[in-house]
This record gives sequence, structure tokens and C-alpha cells, in this order.
Amino acid sequence: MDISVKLPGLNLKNPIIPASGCFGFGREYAELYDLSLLGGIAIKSATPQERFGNPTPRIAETPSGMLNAIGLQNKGVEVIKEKELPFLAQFDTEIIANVAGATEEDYVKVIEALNDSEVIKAYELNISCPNVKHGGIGLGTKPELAAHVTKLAKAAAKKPVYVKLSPNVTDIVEIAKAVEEAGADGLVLINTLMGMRIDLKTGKPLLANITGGLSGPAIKPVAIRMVYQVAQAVNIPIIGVGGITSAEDVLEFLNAGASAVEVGAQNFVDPYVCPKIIEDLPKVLKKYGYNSVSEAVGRSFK
Ligand code: ORO
Repeated sequence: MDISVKLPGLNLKNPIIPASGCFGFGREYAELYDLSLLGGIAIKSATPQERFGNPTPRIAETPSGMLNAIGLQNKGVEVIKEKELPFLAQFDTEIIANVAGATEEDYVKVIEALNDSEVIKAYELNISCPNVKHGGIGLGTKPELAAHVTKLAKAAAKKPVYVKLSPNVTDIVEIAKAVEEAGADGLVLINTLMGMRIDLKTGKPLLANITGGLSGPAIKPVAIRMVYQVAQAVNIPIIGVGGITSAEDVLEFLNAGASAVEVGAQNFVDPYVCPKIIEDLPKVLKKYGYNSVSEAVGRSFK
């Protein structure tokens, strides 16, 4: 069965994309399997300058999930361009750059730096990182701010812009519509849910950052609900993400209205999860009576 998916700027041979922050730049996974098997790869966030991220501890386990407070650690867009993109160029898969920053100007700077890269096929505007004091979620929780940074990004970008939305809002539909109106080519939802754990030995927060972003199977129903609500309100494609561990989970996201998916935390549990899902997906689609990915998209409300 052909499970390819065409989205703005992206010719995905299958709808499976490892999620940003859970796959680095693919180097460790490339030791385990051929990255050309993947539909695409959303690489770790790039900011204009190098960031060391938050102090440790910045990871904690939770039932059916994990908390992270990495703080957008990365080497800066120029180093990523010089050192990581040439490595990724050898694979036949679509590379998506996750774009982050502390200010609106930072987002534009990263986009301008990557516009001439042949490796990057699309941008994923990260206005939903819950772990930084400036930028990130601060731009993604108010419709006007989300729309404004999207407009600036679209004006600067020579490739399609997908906007990655935060679930830490009262009404995600309102944000999605504002971003669509501002010119976004697609949406990615959801980023992590803000959470917290306490270390009982000290009575203090377990993460040095105090709060962190919750990911993993625990958040899947929240992500499905948001994809379902947003898919009925917008006309741009949605890449669904949140707690996917199997091809059945992928089908659930497709039925809710996603056109493709990203797989995040499960890569830490099973580094082979993406190729396994890719192998299983045609069988699962067939089992539930579908002959293509597109037939399954939005089935829950169509
Ligand atoms: N963590 C998340 O959960 N989401 C992001 O977008 C970024 C981070 C991080 O770098 O801390």
C-alpha cells in the first residue's frame, strides 16, 4: 500500500516524523537504522546563538510519560548549518527545522540563516516551548502574538512555515485560526503540557527549572482532542503529535484530522519505534478498511 503523504513543501514517503527534541540531529539513530526509511525528521530547535539550556536535573519520569526542561539547548543555527545539515543531507527524507528564539527577531534570524539550505524543506515555528523565560510559549498562548510572529516568519521564509502550538491554553482553536489567518502553511500540535514533580527526600521540585513539559502516552488523549477540534476549524494541514507508540495510535491521529504525525518520547523507550510503526501502518490501515492514508484523515468528523 502506498502510504506517502504530500504536504506543503514536504513529500513524505510515509507520515512518520520523529519529533523535535527527541531525535537530536539523527546521529545516534543513524547507527541503528537507515534514516531514509523515515517520512521526515523534525530536528532539534535552532536559535540564533548557542544555548546551554537549563541547569540539571532537567528530566523526570512520570506514569506513562516524562517531564523535560531542556531549555532549547543547541549549538546555534550557524553551527547546525555547518555541522549537522551536511550529515542529514545523505538521507532521502524530508528535514524540518524547528525554529526557536527569545524574541520575534530571533525567529526571523534563524529562518534567514536557513533559507538558502537545500536540506531544510520546511520550518516548524516553535512558539510553544514551556521551558524558557523569553519567547517560546510566551508567544504561543495569545492569538495576537502567535499571529504576529507567524506573519514575520512568513515574510522572511522561502519555505513553508508550520506553527507548533502549545496545549497550555484555554482555547487552542482560537490560536490555530489566528495563525492560519496570519499565513501559516500548516500546524503541528501539540507541544508538551506544563507539569511538575516534587522530590520527597527534599520536599522541593525535582527539576531545577521547577516546571517541565509532559510528553508520552499520558498526553495522547489531550493531543487527539486538540487535533479533532482544530481540524474542523482550519483549512491547513495538521501534523499530530503527542504520545504515539504504535501504528494504531497513528490511525487515531489520522481519524482525528491529522495528515501526518510526529513521534516523540517513545524514541527514548524504543529507538526502533519509528521504523516499526512504518512497517505496521499499512497492515493497520488495511485492517480498518482503508486503502490509503488520506482516506483515514478526519474520518471522526466526516
Ligand atoms: N521542551 C519541550 O517540551 N518542548 C519544546 O519545544 C522545547 C523543549 C526544551 O528545549 O526544553
